[in-house]
Amino acid sequence: MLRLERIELREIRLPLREPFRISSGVLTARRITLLELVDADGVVAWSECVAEELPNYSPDTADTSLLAIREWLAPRVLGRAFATPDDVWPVLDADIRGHRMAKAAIEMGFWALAAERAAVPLAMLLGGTRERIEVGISLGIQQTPGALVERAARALADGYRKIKLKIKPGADIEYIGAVREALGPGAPLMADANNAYTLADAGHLAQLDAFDLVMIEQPLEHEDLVRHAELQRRLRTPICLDESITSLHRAEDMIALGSGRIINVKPGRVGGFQVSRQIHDLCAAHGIPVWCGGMLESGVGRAHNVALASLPNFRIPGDLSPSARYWERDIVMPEWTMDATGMVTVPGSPGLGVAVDRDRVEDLTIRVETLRH
Ligand code: OSB
Ligand code: MG
Repeated sequence: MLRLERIELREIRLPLREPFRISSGVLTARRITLLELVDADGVVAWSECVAEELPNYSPDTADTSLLAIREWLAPRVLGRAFATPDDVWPVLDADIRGHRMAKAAIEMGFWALAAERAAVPLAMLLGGTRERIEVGISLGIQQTPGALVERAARALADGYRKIKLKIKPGADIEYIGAVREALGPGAPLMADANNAYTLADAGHLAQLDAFDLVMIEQPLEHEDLVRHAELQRRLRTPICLDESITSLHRAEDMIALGSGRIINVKPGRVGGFQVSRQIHDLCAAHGIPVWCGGMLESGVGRAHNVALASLPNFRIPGDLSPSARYWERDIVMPEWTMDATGMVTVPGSPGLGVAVDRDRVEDLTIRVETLRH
């Protein structure tokens, strides 16, 4: 039985080693809401809310998620007995629209708690089958094609199995072309536009077909499926959807309409592990590969993502870069690492498989509040 006694909500500020620029904005530090869930027996589990400061990726923000957790979501689950973590999502989702990143933070915390209580790795509880996962890197928009080439070459040398290049109008064809030219035909390259184009750009985007990209992620508007289907008919490069897939039904619609051939699953974006697993299973049944995206998570969120990415239909390298790619020092011990062949190891120890560095978290904390039932 899972029954929460309290949730410690804590906001930390974690500076990025270098700014991360995508078509819709730039990030220099992460404001991260950490949840410490404590049950009636004193068992503790951690989760992370991946909402950003501004609503330029998702409508959810750090502040709106905090509000949703405090006012509407935590009161529904505190003190309530759940037989399994699968029972949590329906309680969080009933008659509360949106706020998926807030719901996900709580729901994923319950999964972590269930893993702690059963003393099994989170990956095993979720149905993971892999011991190691291929890692990709996501490179932000740079000032010049040369600067991007330099970073992409370093990533390839480091062993990354997939290199994602952020693009926007004015920093696309020339940039991707320069990287392809420098890294050669075998390098696993993809582009991510974060909604920067419209269907009127179809001819322009078709120029990318020449570079044999593994995929192009979310070229069009963040809620669109119909125009992506039209664009996919005009591109040879597979479209992968990120922002547009916010639920199981949206994944079903993508498949029905042909809006893309691959899905980037971020558990925070879809409301947590239950929906992520449903999307995973749906895609597996349709021969659609999925991969685990990232939101510049701390080591806590990374533990959740690595566990999810160990499921069998996560067949493409995930945005699961090691701690040192983002932070001077992470908030977990050990930090997340990648070996020279570009693999991250799925922890075999119970729960998240990493310990939260409480002193480090304390140093980074901006505010804390305790929610009780
Ligand atoms: O579109 O995948 C994206 C980060 C913030 C917001 C959106 C995206 C990203 C990334 C980061 O690409 C990937 C990572 O965590 O390494
Ligand atoms: Mg993306």
